[in-house]
Formats: sequence, structure tokens, C-alpha cells
Amino acid sequence: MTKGREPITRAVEPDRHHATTPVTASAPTGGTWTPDEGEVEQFEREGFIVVRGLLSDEEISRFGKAARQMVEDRRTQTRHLDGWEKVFLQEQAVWRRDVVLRDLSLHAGIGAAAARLVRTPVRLFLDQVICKYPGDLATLPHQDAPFLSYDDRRSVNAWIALSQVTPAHGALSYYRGSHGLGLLREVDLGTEDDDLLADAPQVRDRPIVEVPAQPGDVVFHHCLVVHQAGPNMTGDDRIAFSNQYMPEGARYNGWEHEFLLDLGLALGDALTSPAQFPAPAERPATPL
Ligand SMILES: O=C(O)CCC(=O)C(=O)O
Repeated sequence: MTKGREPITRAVEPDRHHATTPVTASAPTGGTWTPDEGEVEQFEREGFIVVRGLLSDEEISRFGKAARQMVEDRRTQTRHLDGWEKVFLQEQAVWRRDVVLRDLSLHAGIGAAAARLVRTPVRLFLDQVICKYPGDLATLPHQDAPFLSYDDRRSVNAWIALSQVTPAHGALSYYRGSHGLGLLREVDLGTEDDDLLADAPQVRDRPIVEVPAQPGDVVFHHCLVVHQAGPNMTGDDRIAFSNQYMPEGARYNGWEHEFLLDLGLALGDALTSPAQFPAPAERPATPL
């Protein structure tokens, strides 16, 4: 399915450390993956871990269909092709409004795995459908931490492939171990030339690992690990879902997001209301 634009090839700069074989775990039965101590240490060392086949076939089919529907509904609206929207579509706070996808936002197995990786109970901060349409630009190298509305770094993102993601579709790449560099500056992902690596050349010393993915694969990444994605040079939508988990008790630091605006948060508030930031497997009473 195309949206009628020529693919724009803003390539991600190749790197002499480039590798395409990530260190990988696999979920033996689909739907469950409980990282053992060695895998938790691997995540702590590398800043990310790839889990093949975490979703079951039934989940891939159900969630994939619902996400495609959301992407399709949005495609028919006018997209403002500037800023972020040249890079990917983001549909946020999905759990509050989609009866099917909320099961992925509140997925007990993925949430429990995230909690084990950061060694603390977690709540969902932000869930979103992400679609890189055909022709969408590369996602520039960045950390997630500068965009988070809390300062606690025990935060992990589960990036869940719902379509095939080859390098040509804009696969994610991670600078292995770059979370150890600490907090870098925010990147304006809506521009084409905000070059974090120019200001933080030490990132280039870290090997970059590209992560092609199949539907149902999940990459867990630390909020400080530097990552990027290539442009979508295919005619297919690259569809993913992502859950950003924060540690229990994280406090609001004033960073605004549109999905937070109606929640009435004050600086320093604990982000612990189950109706606003559910723990995985909690079933908030919020009407859909
Ligand atoms: O999907 C992408 O291209 C980037 C996603 C990302 O940066 C993230 O989920 O943290």
C-alpha cells in the first residue's frame, strides 16, 4: 500500500562498525518471555535486547489488523507533511481509545519482561502505533530520555514489529552500549539535519547494530541508548507498536506531551494513577 509519494532516500550514514546480527533471545512459545539473569545483564551491558517471536500468531494477526486499520484511517486524512510527519506517523495513548490494541499496550508478558529488565516494577507511560509510510525519512540518531516526562532512567521501550521490517523498510539500529554515555541532548527528529553525533562524536565509537524484524519480534531498548532507523524505501507501510515503561513512582518533570494535556499534572506529581498510567495487566476502568 503506498501513499503516492516518491521514496526519499535520506540514508543513515554507514558505519565501519556496522553489524547486522544482533544478540538475540527468543520466546519459545509466543506471548511469553521471561529474561533470565544473563539476559538482564546483556540488556544492561548492550542497552537493548532483541526477542524473536514474542507475540503469538494470533496476537500478530489481531494487533496487526487493528494497527493497520488505525494507519489506514489516518492515511485518508490530510497528513501535514512537515516535521515529525515526514518521518513517521505516531498515534499515541492508544490504550484509552482502541479496544483491541489496549491488549497490546497492557500486555502482561511484555510489561513483566520490561520490569525484569530494569529490575523494578513499571507503569506504562506512553503507547503508540508508529507507521513509517513509503517514502518517509530516516529517524535520526537520538535517545528517548530527553523526550520523557520523568527523570528516572530506569525506563525501557518495547518496540514491537507488526509488519516485516527489512533494512529497506527502515529497520532500527542501535549504538551498542551507548546508554553508558549518559544523557545527551534532545534531537529535533522533524528536521533532516539535526546531527547528534556531530555534538557527541563518542557515540561513533560504539558498534552500530541493525535489527531487521519480523512481525511479533520485540526490541527492548534502554531510554539512554542511541538509536536510529533508515528511511522507508519500499512500497509497504512499516508498522510497529511501542510501549514506553517507567519505574513505579516516577515523577512528572514538566515535559509536555499532547496526550498529557488533559491529565491535570503538576510538577513533581507521581505518575502513579492507574487510570492514567496503568501497570501492565491492570485493567483501568477508563471507558473507551
Ligand atoms: O520507529 C522508529 O523509526 C523509531 C522509533 C523510536 O525511536 C522509538 O520507539 O524509540
